Amino acid sequence: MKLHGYYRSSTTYRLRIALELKGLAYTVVPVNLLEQAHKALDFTARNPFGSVPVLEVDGRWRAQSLAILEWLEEEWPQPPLLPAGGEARFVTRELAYAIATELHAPLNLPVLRYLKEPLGHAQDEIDTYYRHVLARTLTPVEQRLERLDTGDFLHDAPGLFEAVLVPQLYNARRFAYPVDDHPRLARIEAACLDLPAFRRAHPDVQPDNPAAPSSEKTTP
Ligand SMILES: N[C@@H](CCC(=O)N[C@@H](CS)C(=O)NCC(=O)O)C(=O)O
Repeated sequence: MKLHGYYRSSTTYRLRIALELKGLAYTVVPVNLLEQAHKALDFTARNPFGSVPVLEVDGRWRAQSLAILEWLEEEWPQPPLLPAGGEARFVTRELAYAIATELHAPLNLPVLRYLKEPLGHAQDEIDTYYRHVLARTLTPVEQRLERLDTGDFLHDAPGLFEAVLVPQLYNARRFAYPVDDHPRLARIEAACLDLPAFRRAHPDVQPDNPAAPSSEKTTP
């Protein structure tokens, strides 16, 4: 398997977590978003969405991280990303999709760039927008976790929800969002970041991260 992606892309990070949790071997193929490598003709010819991640398996390119996560679960059911039981599976999807659909899209790089240019918003206004959007969804997710009385994970082991949550909180922290105001979310994040699978998936250790120990420092 080849994972075409960018170290700081939260959707790529989701897939790294899932692949690591399932113990599937993959090679990282860096796509430098800052250099617009995802808009190059040889990339868009194979992925018309012009975004990362892409999971390449046996020459077939698959895009759209949520669809890929569900596909991985169907093809490699063990260990599972979804818990047993209809209600628990529903809750996992409910909360994972809330984060993936309500947070990722309005906070994606092209949206933030557009707010700056041509709309002309100052960086502090964009940061305020960013934190506002996060609070609007993380607050009800936290309330759901309170009612479910969660511990280290949504269910017994990390899976789809944690694979979506942890990258979004990584981005939230980059924008100085007070994640710790949501203690249940912060607890799940801390428990995940302690696990080897999540440590291997972390942006800090990816080969295309210019600050990573093993990086060839090819990115700006
Ligand atoms: N719905 C897509 C979104 C993919 C996406 O927007 N990826 C971002 C990185 S996290 C990207 O490629 N952004 C660059 C751009 O859209 O120009 C998915 O879940 O895979």
